[in-house]
Amino acid sequence: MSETNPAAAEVAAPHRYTAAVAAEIEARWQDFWEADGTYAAPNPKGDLAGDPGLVAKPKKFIMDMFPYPSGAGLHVGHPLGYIATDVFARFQRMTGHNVLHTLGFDAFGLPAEQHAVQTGEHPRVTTEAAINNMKSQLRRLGLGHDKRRSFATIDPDYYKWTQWIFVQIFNSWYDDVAKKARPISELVARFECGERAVPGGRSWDALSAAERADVLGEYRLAYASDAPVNWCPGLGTVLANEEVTADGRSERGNFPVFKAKLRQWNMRITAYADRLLDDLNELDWPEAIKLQQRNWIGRSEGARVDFPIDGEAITVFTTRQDTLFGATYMVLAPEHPLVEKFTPAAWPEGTHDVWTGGHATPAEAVAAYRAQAASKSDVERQAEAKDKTGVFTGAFATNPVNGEQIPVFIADYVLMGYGTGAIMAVPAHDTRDFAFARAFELPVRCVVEPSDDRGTDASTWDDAFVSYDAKIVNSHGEDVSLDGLGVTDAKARITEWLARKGIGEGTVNFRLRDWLFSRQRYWGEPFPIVYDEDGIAHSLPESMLPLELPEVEDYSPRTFDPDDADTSPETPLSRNQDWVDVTLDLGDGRGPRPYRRETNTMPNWAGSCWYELRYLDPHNSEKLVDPEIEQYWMGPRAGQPHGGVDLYVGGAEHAVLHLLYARFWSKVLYDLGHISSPEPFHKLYNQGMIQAFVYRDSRGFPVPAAEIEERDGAFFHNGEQVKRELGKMGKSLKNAVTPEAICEEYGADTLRLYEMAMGPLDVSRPWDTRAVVGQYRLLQRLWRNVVDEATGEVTVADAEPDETTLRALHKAIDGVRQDLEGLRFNTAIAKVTELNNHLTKTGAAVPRPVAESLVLLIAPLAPHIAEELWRKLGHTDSVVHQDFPVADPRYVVDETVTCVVQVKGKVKARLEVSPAISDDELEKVALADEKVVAALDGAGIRKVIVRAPKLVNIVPA
Ligand code: ANZ
Repeated sequence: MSETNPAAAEVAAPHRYTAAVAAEIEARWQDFWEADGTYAAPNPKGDLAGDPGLVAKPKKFIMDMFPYPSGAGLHVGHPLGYIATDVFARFQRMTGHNVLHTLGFDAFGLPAEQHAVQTGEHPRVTTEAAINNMKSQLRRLGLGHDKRRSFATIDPDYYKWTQWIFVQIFNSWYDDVAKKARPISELVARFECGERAVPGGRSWDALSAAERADVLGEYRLAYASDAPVNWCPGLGTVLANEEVTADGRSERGNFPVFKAKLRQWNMRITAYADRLLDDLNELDWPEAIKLQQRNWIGRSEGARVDFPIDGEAITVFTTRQDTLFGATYMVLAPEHPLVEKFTPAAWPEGTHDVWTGGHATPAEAVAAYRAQAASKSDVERQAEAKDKTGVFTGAFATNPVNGEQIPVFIADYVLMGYGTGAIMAVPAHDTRDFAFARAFELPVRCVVEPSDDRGTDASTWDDAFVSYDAKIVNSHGEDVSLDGLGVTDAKARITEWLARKGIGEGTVNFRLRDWLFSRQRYWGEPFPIVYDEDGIAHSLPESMLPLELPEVEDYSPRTFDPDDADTSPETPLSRNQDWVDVTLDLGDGRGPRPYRRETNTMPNWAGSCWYELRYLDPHNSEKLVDPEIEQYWMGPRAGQPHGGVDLYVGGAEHAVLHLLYARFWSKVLYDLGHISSPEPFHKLYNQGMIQAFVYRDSRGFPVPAAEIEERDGAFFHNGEQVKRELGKMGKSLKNAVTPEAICEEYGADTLRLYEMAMGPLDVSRPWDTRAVVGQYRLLQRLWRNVVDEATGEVTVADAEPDETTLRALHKAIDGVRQDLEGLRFNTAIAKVTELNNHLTKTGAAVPRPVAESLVLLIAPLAPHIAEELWRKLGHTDSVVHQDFPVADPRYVVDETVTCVVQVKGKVKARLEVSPAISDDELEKVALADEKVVAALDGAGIRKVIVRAPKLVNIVPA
């Protein structure tokens, strides 16, 4: 019967699995699961506590990176990861685990806010509408989420705890000796009793309240500071380094970003640099992501070295202290505070014209150069451009190893925010210094012997010689010589010499900066911070949390000019005077007092820093999370010494921001004793992207992919030939396909199977709507193997399967089990397909045990049809909690064939071997056989003829 004529098919096969049948089954089971609480994961205690037998099982906590509820809704690319974790979670449920799987919403965000700015509509209204839309889209996919545990980060009873965590961080300091965070009260106690000296040398008692607050601000893990920040007038907010692109623009919106001094909240993540680095080793994460985090943290071992100047010193940070003898000039960052100090009134006698930049005095040159540097971002400044700019300060410093006077420059390739903001330049062995030295006609001195044939006269070189694995030359002073040493030994020797002389020391430097934590926006968590009349910041007591977002008239940051760095932000919250100016009793013994609220809000990253914990104990209003519950789902265990989520699936774009911040918060909460797991996510997996074909007309504009006709490998839109390329899926490229459309045409089970079958989960793959039908056919054949399409009766036979079928079944079970465990869903589907096809081909009624196993095998992938067939097969309980089939090893091993071994043409032995055995292997086995050895009786061998797997013929010498 033709499948291309559905009307005819329906008459002849009224019980065929069709889209309409799928729709009916799917809706029915989704309702059932919801009413039944099928996916509810019991907790060991609390209001979600459940069956103690279930809790006693091993646990699996399986998570997706939760979505931002975009107003545009989901296209078929979005649920790839959600389906994958769902399949995995279902498999884990069927293999004896208590599985926690749910999904919340990361709902503070700029898009809803930008919309609010433009329309005046409250971002909560649009956000909640988007959440509801997304929820119904996701429900259609049959995801087995424990919905009791879902929430959005904008829910006040969620952000109460985000604010509470902020208060904990604010009220902590990092103890470098114990290497952990401690309550700030302990630091105060140490200052009070004199156990720890107060910076500045005065006694704690003698300090005013404001002075004490300043001292503590230097220690708190959350602190306000006036540091230069990335100010993006176009968005009306400051941004974290992580949110600025390589060309110095905002990642969102692509507005220019400037450096500006603004009072901002920061998180002292740098205190955790070492631990963030070290603990990566214990995590089961893709190496590429670990590497990105390592690079972001950027640990560099090197030395600080003092270069004397006018009775003082300029301290540099270098990772190549072994090249000190090759330092022929110095460079300070243009903003370096010592620049003015050493800049003389006039150019020294004979100053080279190229050094002065044509300016009459050093002060003028410096001022002009600074203005120029301020307009560039750090990233632009560090770009590997060949032409380096800079200007001489008129000052000279002394190279401490050889007493040489070397000129001091300012140049923008040296950044104030890294190391000490000053470098010794070794042009022979550093590319940037080399380019600079050539531009400014500075001497280049070789101190590391080149391994190529350029020789040691650096004046003739075309580029720097960079090597960590060569011999040091030209490096001897009065009481130290590095000549002949390798790089590592030279570093050790010179570092020891510097320390002995008191002019330097070995040190470790990190690229990681503190995390800029405030935004001048409306749609974020308000800070639980108020300022008293002295301007001192106080955290709100827990009883005043959540501090809810106030209503405001206008959501926009102050009108701004996106291209003007000199505009400064006015936050939307600051315009609600009634909210800002309050009289509060903070419960600190000072009674009711007037305070002014902090009017910045937290960055979007805040809400995703701890959401895994809320899933565990979502309705707890007394505690962040109950310790017993946290311990049960997240605590350290064998193979997971730092605890954490068992599987976390999401896109690779979150390598540093979210994943670094969440790790940091976990560590603080762990140090303070609120949780038992110092790491949030034990195993991380990055799914690939679903790409889609983009069709462009002759002008290059995308045309709707759904309207394309294909003829002989060419593509046409309204008769015009168009070009096809692979790109992202989305509205703007007119190629978005919605999950609803596919569900309507084939059903959610087909969509799930197709997405999982497209390729290995971590690889990007192009969507092809025409290929979806392949999985639909698989489900139709599966259905036919159990149900009579004409009568709707179950057709399975109460008979024992034959040997071939048993082998096909157990091989499939064995393979599918391994594949699902290893997240190889595409190959699992191939194995199910193979078994299903085998059953179809036999033509006979499928034996009941085989049909049941087949249904169980496919249940994690296509849960609705599996649930339906399971009931049809006479079961009364849900397929969700059945045991996954276990392969019988007897049927998994390959069948054997009999191999005849002849010696001098006579059969001497018969061997049972694998049909896949190789000639070499078979020859070895044959020659080792007892009977063959006996037949040869010590005679040598002239020739062995092997015809694997059936015959071996041995000709003795
Ligand atoms: C002398 C030298 C010789 C250097 C040589 C390198 C090669 P990483 O590995 O990234 O830590 N540097 C130090 N502070 C800097 C700053 N604020 N802005 C720009 N560059 C800075 O890099 C450390 C190296 O980068 C340091 O070692 C310093 O140059 C430069 F053959 O010192 B080096």
